[in-house]
Amino acid sequence: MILNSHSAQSILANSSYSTELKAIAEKVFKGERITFDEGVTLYKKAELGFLGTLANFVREKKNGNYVYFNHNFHVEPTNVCVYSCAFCSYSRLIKHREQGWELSVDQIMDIIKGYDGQAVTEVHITGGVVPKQDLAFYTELFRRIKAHRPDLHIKALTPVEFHYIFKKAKVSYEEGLKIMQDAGLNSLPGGGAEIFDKEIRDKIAGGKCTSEEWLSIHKIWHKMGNQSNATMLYGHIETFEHRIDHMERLRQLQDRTQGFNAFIPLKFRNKENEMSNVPEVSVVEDLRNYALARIYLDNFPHIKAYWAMIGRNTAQLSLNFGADDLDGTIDDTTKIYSMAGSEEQNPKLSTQQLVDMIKGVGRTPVQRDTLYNIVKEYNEQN
Ligand code: V47
Ligand code: SF4
Repeated sequence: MILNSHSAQSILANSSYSTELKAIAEKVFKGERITFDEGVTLYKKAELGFLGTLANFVREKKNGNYVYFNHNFHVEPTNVCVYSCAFCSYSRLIKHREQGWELSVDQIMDIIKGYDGQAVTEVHITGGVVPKQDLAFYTELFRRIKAHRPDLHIKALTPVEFHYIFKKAKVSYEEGLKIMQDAGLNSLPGGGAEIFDKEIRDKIAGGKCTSEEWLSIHKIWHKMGNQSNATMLYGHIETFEHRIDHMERLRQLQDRTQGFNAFIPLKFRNKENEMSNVPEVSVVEDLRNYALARIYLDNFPHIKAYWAMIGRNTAQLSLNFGADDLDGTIDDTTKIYSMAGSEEQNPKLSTQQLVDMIKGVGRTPVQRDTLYNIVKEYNEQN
């Protein structure tokens, strides 16, 4: 679906929209940044069709008709964790570690070698936090991956893991990140951000790295010339103001560093965790949230709809509400979402299925590498 300035004009001419909403729309169509209060107003007062038109306008200006995906796989070194985030369905406390898994470097290398000969470009490594998976563990792992397969991009670990590992090793963030980079780390995934508001963060993810620490680690990583992603866990006990506050802090950091590639809204899933009493938000709210992210984060190149978490149907719909990336052709190595109640119990999509999903909404599929270099553009024939 290609929207053009005609759709923009139809919003401005539509008498059923308030002058307040039309004034915000006009700013978006002129390429002007919207304010915190305007973001909150959109969350509170704008309906899905209105937000979709604005988000499409922005996404098509930034990414044309392209929808990106990559060929990647996930490794979760452990699901045992020293923390106990209330929303987490997947971790097991150290005292119940026999119920979980803790892989050795050799075991992880066996997983990596299992992809030999397959056209994957990225391994995404993240999981729980345990004392023995420390700086020495990860530097050995990264070195061995690079020795085995130098061109495999290592996207690994979040500030939650870094903060714990570096504190234990008594190194600064700068020193620790340099050691990880020298060992082979290429980029950082967006996890662990949850929601930056302190009161909500303390309630759902108390004890792990603070918002300031999360942002500081990404800032240092960017200043070293590297790239990363950012996430937001939404649809639990946060308010619309908290969501805009989260995106505002990311927008400010991005103004300074330009190091973020993609923003990934992560829908709170409520199965088998301490927050199972909190209902999940609707698909309409998911789509409104993708659209708001696209409109608010005017300096983020990409908005990713992580299909393994949101389900392939909503992911496909999101392509008309601001999202331009579906992540990858991952297989059942990721457990975070299947254990939290995602529609995708064994997340696996072939390249052809992803391509068909994207073509099904009239967009152009593009296989990318982690840093959004184009590997292959698909047309009507392929
Ligand atoms: O930080 C955990 C989330 C994240 C639940 O950078 C949950 O390309 C919803 O960050 N409901 C890890 N979310 C995954 C992640 C990610 C995923 C895909 C791509 C990228 C990328 C990053 O998963 C955690 C947490 O926010 N999470 N439990 C749950 N019950
Ligand atoms: Fe541990 Fe991450 Fe789960 Fe929190 S979300 S309990 S840090 S694995």
